[in-house]
Amino acid sequence: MENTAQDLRVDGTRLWDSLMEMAAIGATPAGGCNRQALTDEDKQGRDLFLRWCRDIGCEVRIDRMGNIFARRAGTDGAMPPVITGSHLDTQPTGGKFDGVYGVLAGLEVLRTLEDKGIKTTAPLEVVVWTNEEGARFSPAMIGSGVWAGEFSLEYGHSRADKGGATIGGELERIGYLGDEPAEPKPITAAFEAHIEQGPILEKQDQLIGVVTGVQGIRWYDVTFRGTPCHAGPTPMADRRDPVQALAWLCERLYSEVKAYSDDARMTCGDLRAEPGSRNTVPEKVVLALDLRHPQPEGLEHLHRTLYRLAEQVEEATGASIDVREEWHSPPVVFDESCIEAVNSAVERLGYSHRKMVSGAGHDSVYVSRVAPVSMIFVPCAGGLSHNEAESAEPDHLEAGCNVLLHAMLSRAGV
Ligand code: HGY
Ligand code: MN
Ligand code: MN
Ligand code: MN
Repeated sequence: MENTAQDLRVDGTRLWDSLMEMAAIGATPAGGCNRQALTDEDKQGRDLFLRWCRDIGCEVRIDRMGNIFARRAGTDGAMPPVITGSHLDTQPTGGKFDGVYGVLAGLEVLRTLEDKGIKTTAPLEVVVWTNEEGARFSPAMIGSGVWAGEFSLEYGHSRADKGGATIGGELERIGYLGDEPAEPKPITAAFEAHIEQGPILEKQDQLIGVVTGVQGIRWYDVTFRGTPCHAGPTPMADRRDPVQALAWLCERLYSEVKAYSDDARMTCGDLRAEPGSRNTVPEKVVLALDLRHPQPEGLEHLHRTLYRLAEQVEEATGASIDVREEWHSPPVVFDESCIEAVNSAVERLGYSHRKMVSGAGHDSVYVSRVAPVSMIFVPCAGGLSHNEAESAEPDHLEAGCNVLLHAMLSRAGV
């Protein structure tokens, strides 16, 4: 029998069961999840989450970007809420835990308090942020980005997927275009639980990552243009081949990124050739490029390297190049008092832990613009994520949720 709030623990089995029920929505044959932002599958996931929140008496608000705020009243309704949450949307070949864990860990905290009849002083809110992944609509984290004032609502609604569907139109279509303004309210503190999506915790046999910040991200659309011509009769020397230009740039950029620092990251996640016919040299090739580094000067170095190499492409290959920056999310350092709230919760619970910077972007990046924030990481198998084989241990997920519970209580008061 618990006699103090300190003795509270979440129900790991209930958390796991909810994760598996949510994972069934958009489940892929290979065991992952395809619940891309604002698709019918995302709607089903949102509907299920809302049902669970209403089952425990939460008041639910939805804003103009489709961000969902599920609120559990506190004894002092005037006190700004302590919030948690993450995202329900997934990559096309995503896993069962990226984002979803943070949303359902937040729900488990509310469920646990409800079970025990414990009222916090400050209200608590679990948030579902729209389009965190940036897979269907670019850029990533746009729901929290509009809410925090990084992007205008018009920009947010205008973002279109490859088929031309817009965020605004899709929010309307699935019934999640809320009427609450997508703008921040005062917040006491914010915490987000997430799988690490990298190998560090598992390799170092640590159970919890106390996240001190998030590395910087820059996205670019790089367009290479050449002359479409016949694959057969055209001699190689007579071609302006955009694929050759792309290969020229990527070979040099990959080696410079690797040589610069072990922390530097370069990803070419999406490539498109037009007209896209095997026996025609393309007119153009578009590369979706993602560069990352934990320090501002490091990210700036990668940015300059890209542009320096781009200037040499035409001379070297005959094809032209255009680099357009799509998104810039500078490195973020989280709030000391929230980091300390997580760290002391972990130490009280006796879990192994280490401080670390997040390699992945999260909605907490934009929440940190308007509120004190920290994050809680748990290991995932092989550090694998954005992969259908993504997996995590039930007891690790439970431990991370216990840390979330106690970090939130430490700021909400009981
Ligand atoms: O790109 C990211 O780091 C995140 O998955 N949106
Ligand atoms: Mn995520
Ligand atoms: Mn992700
Ligand atoms: Mn410690």
